[in-house]
Amino acid sequence: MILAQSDALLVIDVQNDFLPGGALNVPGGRNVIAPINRMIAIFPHVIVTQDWHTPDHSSFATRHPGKAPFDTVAMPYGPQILWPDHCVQGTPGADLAPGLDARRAGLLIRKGHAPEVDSYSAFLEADRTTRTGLAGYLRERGIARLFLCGLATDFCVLWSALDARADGFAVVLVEDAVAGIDRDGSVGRALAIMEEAGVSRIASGAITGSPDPGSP
Ligand code: VGL
Ligand code: ZN
Repeated sequence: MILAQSDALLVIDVQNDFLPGGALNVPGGRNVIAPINRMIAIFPHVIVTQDWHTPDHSSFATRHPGKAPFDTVAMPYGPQILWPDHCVQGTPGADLAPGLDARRAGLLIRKGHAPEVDSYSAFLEADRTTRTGLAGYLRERGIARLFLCGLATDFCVLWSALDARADGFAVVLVEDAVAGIDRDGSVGRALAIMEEAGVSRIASGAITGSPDPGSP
């Protein structure tokens, strides 16, 4: 497909802690890196996000005595799933995956850096009020359509896709360049919610022109 100047690639949270050996391994996470690198090479705009928590972040189960990872607690802004400590600012787990070629990225957005508020979304923190500035950047750069890839389909990719739609951007999910945590069918639910919100889907090969593995 032909990309326009108004198209951007949004690469969500391809960080060591979400890969095998990391604190919050996303199954199949490593498989997203090759197609993402192929896309980074050809998009007119590339934006990368990084989950970037304080060491005592309120989304960590260790902050809540008696709670375990994947339990849910009530926060002032609503229910919060608790996670293993992950993507702590300045630690190797928070680094972008070494295999990710992010050199062409024009913007790196860090999110989840307020100790008491999580942010799955690249646009809006979990208080649903504090903006990251990404929508303003996209508008100033004349970007109208976002191709989403990265980790995790059912959390940060999902919330970023929904907020992008709510902000009026066209959103396309690159289906072979995402992977999910998938607790209790959460990936299937996330795909249905995104479809309902008008998120379309594409295979990375249809963008990069890589040969279809099924063709002779
Ligand atoms: C994510 C859970 C906690 C994600 C980040 O990148 O999807 N998930 N923090
Ligand atoms: Zn996080």
